[in-house]
Amino acid sequence: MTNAQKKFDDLKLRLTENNFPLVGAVDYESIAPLYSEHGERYRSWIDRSFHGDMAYLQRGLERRLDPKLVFPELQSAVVVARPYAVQQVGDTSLRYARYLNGEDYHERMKSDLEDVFRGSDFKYKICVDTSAVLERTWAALAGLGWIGKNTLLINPQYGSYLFLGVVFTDQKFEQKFEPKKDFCGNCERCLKVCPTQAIVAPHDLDARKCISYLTLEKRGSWDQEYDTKGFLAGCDLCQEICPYNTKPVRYNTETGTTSYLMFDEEKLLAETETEYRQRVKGTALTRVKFADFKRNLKAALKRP
Ligand code: B12
Repeated sequence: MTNAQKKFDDLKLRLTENNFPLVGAVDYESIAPLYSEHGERYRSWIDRSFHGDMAYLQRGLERRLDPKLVFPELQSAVVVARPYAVQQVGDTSLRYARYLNGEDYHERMKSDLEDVFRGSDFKYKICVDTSAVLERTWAALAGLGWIGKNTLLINPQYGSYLFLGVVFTDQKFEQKFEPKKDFCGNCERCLKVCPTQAIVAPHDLDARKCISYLTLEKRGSWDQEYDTKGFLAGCDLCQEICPYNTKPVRYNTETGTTSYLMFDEEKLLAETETEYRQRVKGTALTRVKFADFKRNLKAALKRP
């Protein structure tokens, strides 16, 4: 085993111990042509305006096409995934996407990664969600799973209820390039289950129609009425239906429902802005402004 491989094995062990059961690494140089293919998909997605009002996705186009603009010393990416609780959050009349149950993953993942990488004898940059980084592309190229028709990264054992993190480094870890085979086969359940037909073709999502986008990202009124199937924030329908999520490897993620996620219809309707702000303070829901939460509530309850 070379020193580089040994270094990665040590890193992987520490990451696994820090609650990242899926870890991979990929040298950029060796996959650059494949990476460009992903980049071109991204460009075409933006060209078709599928990002809607998420202007930051357009602003970050060049950085996504050329990851060296994000981290000039880039030699390889270490990619991690952390499963979150698979239990449904609420019932079908009023519910939240599963990833909202628990603490905000952005800060937790970043600080857990920082704990492992701090003190390294090499340069690195930690990216969780908010950097101009094609996280699913990196995860797939690092062998963590394949990109499903619902556009989510699916791991054959853990399914897709996963948070991803990418760490750019100036090291080569000399890992074998071993992408996972795509096991979606002929299945198109995710396309069929989506009530807004947001997955316009396999692997192609028009975010403007996606309930997750409408309830979390879109500000103000919607261009038309949508059946959001009771989701107050986020949406999991295209994951719930996926056969790889019915029996994922058990992981220590089962939890009760976090108290900031409220379901009582009357209380929700009566909630004031001050109460709402107090309820969601410090959580991932702060992203959803009060007026937009009320919009989501009315849509979920099918009230004018
Ligand atoms: C913008 C965004 C959204 C948007 C747009 C979603 C979308 N599908 O693009 C909205 C608000 C709708 C959204 C929703 C959700 N999101 Co989101 N989102 C992002 C974000 C910030 C950027 C994604 C992006 O670049 N989209 C643009 C499209 C074109 O890129 P893409 O779908 O990733 O596809 C790329 C590759 O996958 C590849 N590709 C895709 N298919 C194929 C097929 C082939 C053959 C090839 C070669 C390549 C390829 O090409 C594309 C360009 O590189 C990422 C974090 C990040 N920085 O990457 C999180 C992220 C993708 N989201 C995440 C999550 C958890 C969700 C939700 C499940 C949350 C929820 N429950 O409501 C939903 C899922 C909806 C869905 N079906 O995608 C996780 C996904 C984890 C996973 N297992 O994949 C991420 C990675 C955040 C994280 N750090 O964990 N999200």
